[in-house]
Amino acid sequence: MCIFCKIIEKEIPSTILYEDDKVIAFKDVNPVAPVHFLVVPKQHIASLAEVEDADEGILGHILNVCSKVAKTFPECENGYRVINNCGENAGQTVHHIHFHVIGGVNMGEKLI
Ligand code: DGP
Repeated sequence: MCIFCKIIEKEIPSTILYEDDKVIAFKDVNPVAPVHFLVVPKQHIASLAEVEDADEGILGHILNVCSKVAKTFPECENGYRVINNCGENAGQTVHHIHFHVIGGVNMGEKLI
């Protein structure tokens, strides 16, 4: 079982910010900003490159949850960034699709 499936199954503890039957949002263990959480579908999809047409619904739900959870952080009032690392060149280390939500810092115009 992959590390995020273990978090979903509560075999590994995490700071859960939101959960429903389809997704979970929890704090990133190595935050790069004052706000840094991950939104992860409970269905194991390895990466964005693996999604199929049938996954459109869950992808929309993930972005909705990114927005919902970001709203709970005053630090995100002036904006935040949503990132998906897909594959080796993007530096994806956990092969269960996830979206980073990063806020509480002015990232300016930088792409990364
Ligand atoms: P990436 O695959 O590069 O998009 O990043 C994976 C992220 O997952 C990384 O920022 C650290 C986070 N992470 C890895 N293992 C754990 C864990 O066991 N718990 C939590 N909360 N986050 C984790």
